[in-house]
Amino acid sequence: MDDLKAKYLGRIADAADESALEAIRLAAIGKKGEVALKMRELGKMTPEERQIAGPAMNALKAEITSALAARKAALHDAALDERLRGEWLDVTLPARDRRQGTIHPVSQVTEEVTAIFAEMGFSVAEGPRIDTDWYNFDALNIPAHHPARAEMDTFYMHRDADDDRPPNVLRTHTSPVQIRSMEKTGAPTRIICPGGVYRADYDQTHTPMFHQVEGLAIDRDISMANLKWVLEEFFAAFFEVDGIKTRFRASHFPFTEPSAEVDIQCSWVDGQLRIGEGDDWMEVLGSGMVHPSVLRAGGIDPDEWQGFAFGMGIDRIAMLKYGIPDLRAFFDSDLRWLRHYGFASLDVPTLHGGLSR
Ligand code: 2NM
Repeated sequence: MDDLKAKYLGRIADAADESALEAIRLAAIGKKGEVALKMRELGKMTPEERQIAGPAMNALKAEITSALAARKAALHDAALDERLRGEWLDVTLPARDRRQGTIHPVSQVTEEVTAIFAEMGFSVAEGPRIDTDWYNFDALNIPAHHPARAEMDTFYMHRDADDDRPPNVLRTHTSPVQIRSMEKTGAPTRIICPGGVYRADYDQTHTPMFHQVEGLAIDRDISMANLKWVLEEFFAAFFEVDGIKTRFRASHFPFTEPSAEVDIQCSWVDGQLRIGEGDDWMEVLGSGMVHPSVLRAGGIDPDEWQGFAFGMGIDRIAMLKYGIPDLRAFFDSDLRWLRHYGFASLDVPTLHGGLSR
């Protein structure tokens, strides 16, 4: 029995895998195994011999059984360790760049603009793209039959023939968001409203959906001087050129009085546009002091508060900054265009980390 014990415990210790262990189990304690055969010899023994040999054989069988179980568990642990060593993954490695999608220039520029105005205390307001004609027009000092309504190429939503309410519209600018924001938070306020807007127009420089960002600052003594500083600060940061010059030209919008169109300094060298240098001008923005009727529509007392507002095209300033020639390609979802003009998804624009890399 000591020989049997030494033989099988040795083999169990040397077994390389579970199938080897199973073969050993059958050879030792299976029905026709060596221990089973030995147990048959008990029948030929005297009762005295059997009293000694019986328990000893049971003990041997139990010892082999537990040695098998222990070795099986050890093999299992070793296999798991091996797998963990082979399949490890360093989750602290930086993600792989640009393997999947890219950030669309409109999203990138929206984030850049947001980061710049956030630094100047503006927060982002958002609102519905389908709005009432009151928010889109009346509240902005554009009453029914005002020529500005016709000029806007508005998309109107359906109304049933027996419904005499004026039809809702796809917003033609993000100004309705600013009215809603004035109603909600009152004065003082500083917000920008980026987002998609709609006008029925399609050619090389117009798409029926495009993106705007409008800004609004209301306080007790806001003036055009504040507007000018904020815009120059914005253009310097956005186009990444210090001391960029602006030119304000008198203009007209129903929602501001006075109103100004704003140009930025630029030059053309060999047909190439350069922003922030030279003696030419590029129109980029409309602005002015918010009309008293508009403040009143937003629930703000124009005798106590005043503010400036401005609006510009996100797609257009994206084209200027990143040298993208055709506006229509923005919305074609052409993967080659998106890979070429898209931005790495993990480079979030911030003023301290760099707007664009
Ligand atoms: C522009 C030009 C001038 C403007 C006005 C307002 C509001 F709602 F506060 F009255 N938001 N944006 C505005 C003023 C927009 O876009 C060319």
